[in-house]
Amino acid sequence: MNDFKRTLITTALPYANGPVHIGHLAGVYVPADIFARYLRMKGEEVLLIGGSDEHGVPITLKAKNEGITPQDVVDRYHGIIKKSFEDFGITFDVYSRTTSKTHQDHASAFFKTLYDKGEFIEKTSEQFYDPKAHQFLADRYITGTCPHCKSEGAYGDQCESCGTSLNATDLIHPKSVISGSKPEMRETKHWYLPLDKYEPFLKEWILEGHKEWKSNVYGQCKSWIDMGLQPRAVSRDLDWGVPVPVEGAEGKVLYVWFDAPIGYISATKELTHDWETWWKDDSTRMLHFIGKDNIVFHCIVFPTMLKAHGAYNLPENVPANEFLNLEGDKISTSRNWAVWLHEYLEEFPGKQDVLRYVLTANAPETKDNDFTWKDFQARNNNELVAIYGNFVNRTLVLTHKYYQGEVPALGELTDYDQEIVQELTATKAKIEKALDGFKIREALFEAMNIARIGNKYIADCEPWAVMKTDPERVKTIMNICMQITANCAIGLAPFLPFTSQKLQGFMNVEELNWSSLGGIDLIPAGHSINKSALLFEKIEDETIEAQIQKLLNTKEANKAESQKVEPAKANCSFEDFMKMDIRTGTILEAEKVAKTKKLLKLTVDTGLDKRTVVSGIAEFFEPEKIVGQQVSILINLEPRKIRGIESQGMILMAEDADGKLMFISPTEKTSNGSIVR
Ligand code: B3M
Ligand code: ZN
Repeated sequence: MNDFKRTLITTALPYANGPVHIGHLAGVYVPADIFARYLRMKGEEVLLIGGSDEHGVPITLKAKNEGITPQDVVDRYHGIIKKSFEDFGITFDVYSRTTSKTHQDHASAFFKTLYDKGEFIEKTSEQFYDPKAHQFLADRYITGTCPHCKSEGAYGDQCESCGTSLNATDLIHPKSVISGSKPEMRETKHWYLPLDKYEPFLKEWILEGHKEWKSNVYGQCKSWIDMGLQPRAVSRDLDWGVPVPVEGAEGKVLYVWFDAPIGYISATKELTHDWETWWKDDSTRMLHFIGKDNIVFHCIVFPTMLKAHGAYNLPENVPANEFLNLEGDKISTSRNWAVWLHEYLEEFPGKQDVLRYVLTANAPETKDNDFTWKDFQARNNNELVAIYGNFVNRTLVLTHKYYQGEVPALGELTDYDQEIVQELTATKAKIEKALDGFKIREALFEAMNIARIGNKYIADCEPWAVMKTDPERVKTIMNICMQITANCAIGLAPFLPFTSQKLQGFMNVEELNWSSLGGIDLIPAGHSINKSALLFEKIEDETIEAQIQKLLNTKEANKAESQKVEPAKANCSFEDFMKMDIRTGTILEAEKVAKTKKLLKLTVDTGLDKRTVVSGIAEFFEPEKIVGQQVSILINLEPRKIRGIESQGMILMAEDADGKLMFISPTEKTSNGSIVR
């Protein structure tokens, strides 16, 4: 066990191509902030590092779409993101950006060091090139028809219609996004980080050395390593990023995932001259707070870079979280399916802690979790208001009422009082154990137990009743309630910092430190408290309904968008149309084609003959239910073999925007063989 002297906490650098939402807060920034605040309150040396990730292809594409420069894009969102984090009390010691000069220099130097040490493999490969725009095309800069679902507009790395990940070379009719021209293959040189060479090191360091990592993190690392690691290209043909600092690399920049984690180092460098202590001294413990999609980069790629460089520490832990969904659906920027932080604050001004609370109580620590507005309301009303707010309010109000706001003296403790004190002390230990193990959700639950203890104590002791018979005893009760209130302010401060601030104001105390947590000597007798107000307020049904309605509107808008009617095809001649022989017919028999999901084998009476047609409608119709159905059938389509069956013609179907199929049949029953034209 290493005795670390200080902790460097990094948080994933969000891409500066959109604002931040609740998923960001829940997955990374709130837990990291809680952890940093906790360590600071304990008097430990800690830095919380953050910044915007301002490189990468999506940013250049967004700029192109809006007709502005990538710099314009990142300037806009860096500002918005930084402000959201400040508003929610994320206590970064530095929040930098990867377009800063320090970063450009540092990332460049880092690459150069690896290059000079001969750590990279240089490799020439063929990549798509736009001959009109004179540039190589990143995968996202190529669109075409998806080879799987045949939808148009699939990207070179993924089809967003069917979700399949693709290689740009898989696309049918690939097209450059920049000029619309057909890309051609050209040779280009890139530098590769040989992850395979570091496989033995990674095995030893992670699989043997860090068995204590969260199981979701360890498991992902293990499966990557077990699959076998390949060299990874760390340069790209792009004009936005940190230029590759070697000869013959004109027009090439560092891959965004190479420069971004170096951003943690650059940001520390901008913050303090002492940055090397934080990065190179092995008495510093480094922690990366990230989301699960970033695990491979923080556990495998970046550590390999650091190891190859040689001068830096490796992370001690990477407490990555899973994803937060919203009302049952994946959060999505492009579908506007999110609760944006800046919008939340406009609609719930001053309620940062409510969101921090809900996101932590429901944090996706071990599995994906769901944010719902009903749960938000319930946790506010039943937990923050009913437990924490209620206890604190009773204590403060009674102290004013009985003692004009002056904390009464503690008398002799009863056995029950002693029990309560022991519970408080035990709770402190539980909070610490949970936090030290990155179980932030559990830690919050334990911290809320302080308020639960308080509520139970005041309800059991009934000071309002005892006042009539034994006013001396009430002094002790109320003193203890005040101490428990102060314990709430401390124990919940990392989680609900705004509330603790407010509560300290009510209690008229400046500073409360972590070491006094669990005791009952926090507030001296005779201390005067201030006038107080409610800590939390109930959130009404209408407020929640309005939020739910807002999301329903988004759903509607998305649906309308996706149901846009397909554009018309090019004209065809009358002669071409007349070539088609379409007739009415009746389905006589129908059966599933074995081992297929979509195909039915139909026997159709066309009026001329009875023939076999194989039709891709099995997902929509049960064979037995369509016998007797009148249809329209194209009878002079060239016969084709489908799954070994000769199909003689095609049944005409209407397909709506959701892909649902319907028969095209006459409005009244008519004789088979009637001509359709
Ligand atoms: N910008 C990806 C993300 O926001 C990336 C993280 C970089 S951390 C060095 O998910
Ligand atoms: Zn597809």
